[in-house]
Amino acid sequence: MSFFKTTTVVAALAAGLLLSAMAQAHPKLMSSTPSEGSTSIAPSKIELHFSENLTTQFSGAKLIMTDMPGMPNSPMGVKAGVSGSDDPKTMVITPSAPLTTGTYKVEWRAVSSDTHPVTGNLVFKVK
Ligand SMILES: [Cu+2]
Repeated sequence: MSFFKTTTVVAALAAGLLLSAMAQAHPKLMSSTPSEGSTSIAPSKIELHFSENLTTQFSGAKLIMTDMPGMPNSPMGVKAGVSGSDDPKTMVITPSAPLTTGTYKVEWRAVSSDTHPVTGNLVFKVK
């Protein structure tokens, strides 16, 4: 076996090991309050519960109002603070003002120990 081929096999093995380690460390959204697709009274905060401890300085979220009464499909950013929690797997989004009737989307970005960002959405309605 030439040097080049040996190196290629070793590199491929290392990449495979790295990929499997990363797949385990990637945070998945396990549950949330409010839950996906739900309709509720305005929550004072939104909690996202992940499968991994979050690295808070790289994790974050944006809150968007996607529909309001009489104005469907008019996405508008909503002021909110994002923080960690006593539970290191939980991200907390606190709107600056009470949420009014409409549909909301949280665009989250979660980073755990391997520093690889995972993104996703949560959609819920406020009545
Ligand atoms: Cu990763």
